[in-house]
Amino acid sequence: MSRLVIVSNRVPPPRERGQLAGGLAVALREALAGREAMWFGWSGSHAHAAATAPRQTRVGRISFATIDLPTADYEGYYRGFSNGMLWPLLHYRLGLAEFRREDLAAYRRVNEAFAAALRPLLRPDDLVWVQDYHLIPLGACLRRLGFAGRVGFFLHVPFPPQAIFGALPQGAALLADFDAYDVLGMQTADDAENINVMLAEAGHGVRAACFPIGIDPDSFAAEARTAAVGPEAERLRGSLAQRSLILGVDRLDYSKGIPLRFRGFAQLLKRFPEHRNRVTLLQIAPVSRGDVAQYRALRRELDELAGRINGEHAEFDWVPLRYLTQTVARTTLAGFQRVARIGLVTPLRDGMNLVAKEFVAAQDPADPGALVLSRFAGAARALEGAIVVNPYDPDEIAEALHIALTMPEAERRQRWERMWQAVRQHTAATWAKSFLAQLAAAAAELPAGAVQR
Ligand code: GDG
Repeated sequence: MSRLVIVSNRVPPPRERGQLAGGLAVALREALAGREAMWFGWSGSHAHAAATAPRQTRVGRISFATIDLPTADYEGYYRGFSNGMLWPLLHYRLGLAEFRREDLAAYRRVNEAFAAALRPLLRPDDLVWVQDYHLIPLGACLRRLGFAGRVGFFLHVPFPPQAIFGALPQGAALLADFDAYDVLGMQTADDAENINVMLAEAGHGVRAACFPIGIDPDSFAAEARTAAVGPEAERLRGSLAQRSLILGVDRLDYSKGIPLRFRGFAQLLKRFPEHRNRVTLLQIAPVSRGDVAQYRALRRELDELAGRINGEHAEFDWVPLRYLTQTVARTTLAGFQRVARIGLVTPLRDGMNLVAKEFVAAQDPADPGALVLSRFAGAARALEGAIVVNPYDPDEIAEALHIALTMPEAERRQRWERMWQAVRQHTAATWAKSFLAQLAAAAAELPAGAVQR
């Protein structure tokens, strides 16, 4: 079997390498198991000199290779172009995007530095799998350095239509970079359609296909079952005092629609007063990218909004909205998902949204909660049993919450059953397996005797 080479902005930190904990690591766990693999990316440290040689460590059959990056390049590449420009652009938020030519130059320099450090480590029959928007030019950089083996790319976030992508300065060059990949993966058919129209118009040969990412449903369900009778879940239940729990879990990111979600909850309390003092919204929103200006502004907005909603609606024995910006342990979260009567997932745009799938997996099949889900999350395509909302309309969110809170048990069970089937159909394992099968087949398509690129 060919060696698998994963390339992502960050590699799992040393303490997580033994059991592969973080998001992408969990998704790749099965693909990595039982084969030789290398994971390449940024170390998390800054270098003073320009390029550094990769540092390599091995855990079982996986070797981890990391490079340091000069501070200035990292700023322009990560904070600047990746998260200040591409992230908002790809989430349809042009108004939040900030373009600077120096950032784009740093983005390209870092991709070239990644390629230069990775190239000598590659073998001709490796399967190289590049992850996400930080590394779009990496495939083309590797080709320029003479690598002719198989390279695939997966975009974890949405891909917008031409009318939005067209606003990116030098966007044509970035689009051309996709042409270096043998397999190009998107989360949904809409994303694939958006990029394919542009690739065709620009005369590029590559076409994107859709590979919806998922979770490991059985292990998440098992974790939730255990954690739901653990001490944290017990404390949570005790603190609710029979009230229904509405749960939101998101990185503190403007793509997740948290302010409008809070307004939706406030509308519920205003328009459906029968729920006053009978529901609690717990929003867990660990701070993310706190060094980027738009994220700091969002945090201020939420601090103020949460304070205002509680000031207006709280009673002396009830605080309607609990809002946490710390990270909560994964197992604890799983238990909380099972305690919740409603999962509230209202991103304004989301590639997939794994929280929605985790909520479904965490439910008690005999008495499951209901999922209120934004139609603009990739997950909405598959989770037909959800109560689907337009997250831009707080009144619609309020109505959906009311429907969910009053939904008869039989309907909850029937909707949950459909969602559970979908969550089990597209898992982390099927995602990686189908992508890698296509990537492995890419070479086989070359005519016999053909010289690889
Ligand atoms: C990107 C795309 C796509 C959240 N808070 C805590 C915590 N989490 C975990 C969740 C979930 C993960 O983080 C978040 O995944 P999402 O998919 O919801 O969102 P992004 O982080 O934006 O991920 C997204 C994904 O990539 C995969 O392709 O679905 O569309 O934007 O697993 O449970 N985990 C812990 N503590 C927290 O406080 N332990």
